Amino acid sequence: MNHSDLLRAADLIRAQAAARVGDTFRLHYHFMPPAHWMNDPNGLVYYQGYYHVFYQHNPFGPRWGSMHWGHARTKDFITWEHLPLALAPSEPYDAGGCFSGSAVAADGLLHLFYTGVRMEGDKLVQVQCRAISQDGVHFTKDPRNPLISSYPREGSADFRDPRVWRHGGAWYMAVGSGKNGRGKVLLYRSDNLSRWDYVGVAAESHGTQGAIWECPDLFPLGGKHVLLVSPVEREPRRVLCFVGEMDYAAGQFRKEAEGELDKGPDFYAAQTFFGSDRRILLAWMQSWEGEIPTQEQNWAGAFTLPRELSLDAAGRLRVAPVPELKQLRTGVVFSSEVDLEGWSGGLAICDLQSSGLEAILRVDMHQTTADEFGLLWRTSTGGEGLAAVSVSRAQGELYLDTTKARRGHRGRYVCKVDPRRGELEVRAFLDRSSIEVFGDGEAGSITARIYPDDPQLVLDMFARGGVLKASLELWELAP
Ligand code: DQQ
Repeated sequence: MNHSDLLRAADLIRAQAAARVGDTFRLHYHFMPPAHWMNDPNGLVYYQGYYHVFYQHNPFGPRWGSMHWGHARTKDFITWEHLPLALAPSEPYDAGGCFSGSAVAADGLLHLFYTGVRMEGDKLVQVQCRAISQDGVHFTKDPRNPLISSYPREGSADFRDPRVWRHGGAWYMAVGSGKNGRGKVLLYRSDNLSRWDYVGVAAESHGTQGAIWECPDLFPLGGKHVLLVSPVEREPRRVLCFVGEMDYAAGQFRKEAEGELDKGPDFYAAQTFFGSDRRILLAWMQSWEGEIPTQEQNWAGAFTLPRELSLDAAGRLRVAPVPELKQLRTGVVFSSEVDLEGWSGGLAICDLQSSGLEAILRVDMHQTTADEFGLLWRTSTGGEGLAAVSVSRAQGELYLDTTKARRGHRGRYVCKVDPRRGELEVRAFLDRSSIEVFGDGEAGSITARIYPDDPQLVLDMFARGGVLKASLELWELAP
């Protein structure tokens, strides 16, 4: 079978499976595959009026395996159109799978760059490849593939996830790798997108930032450059973000500041859109570790909410959900001033089976004296605390606590907020099996999958050690 026959066969299997997907944990307003497994976002590109997304996809089952590229597009991040699969393993150099990569538009064509993998004995050989499309839907693999057939001396057999971009009249490619326990970004340069010259190591771990760096992304932002990498063998496994300068003459990224992009357990392989005038990011909302209850229902994995990145005046990375998401709001569930000391009792009931929820807590930090305050969602039947979102004024920290959840990751996840601000805003987005929390601190988000057996959640509010003065809005988000 040729490449397009393989794609058609896989599409058919996926279509049949979609009919059998259980809806218990299906998400209302997040992107997810019609059926079966997905992981990393790939090839995010703004092309001919659409945001195109591709993703690592196994069209044959709800577990990782046989990596294809799924494909969809949107104009507004609200309505998504699923498209035929874009890439399938079909050639000797990618017989083991089409791993992650990126996309660029050039000369009226859409170019996908991906890692072809194949087994040679017990070794997984990884090479960099391209596929091209005129209509942005059907892709043909480059007959010259692989374009980069082996890794340089500074790298290793872990050599994958090409990220391509344009700068100053040339094309650049960052490839993730690692050697001797240090994750690396290897840099290549090209004039024509097909012949690539190795430049050198653009960035590497200082020893405790992961042994392999996967899914690099490197882009200009607010007068600086930002480098994102997803590290292997680092605990916890979080996307790392570095702010600095890209020295193209030396082929090196000079780090000035570093941090974790999101502090939750279900956020990995983040990538931003090429060709858009805004820097919008998506990540895989799941993780390699832990149980995935949706597999029992024939699917796994989703994208996070799209998030817009910016640098503030002090050069710190800020992350916020894209403003388009306000269009999801269909009705106010609750809106009130809050003057609370102690425990509120059930403030509102939300039914995650029929819609999602956005909570916005705006805290008057001058008048609030409570040491810690927040929101707790519990299931109406068992009364268990499913997820708590809280703030410690003294620590200047925002928490997502899922330690009492019955399924999924259990933990207390922390990011920084600035308690000296006059007003502190915390936003939490709940979907049928996810929660994403945004503070207003540096890279202040926490993402986790949650799996309530009972979709009816009761919301409580609490303030310990003083008074909470705030306002709370709860919005129903349309499926
Ligand atoms: N997932 C892909 C790889 C990448 C990893 C395989 C990151 O290309 O390094 O599905 O999650």
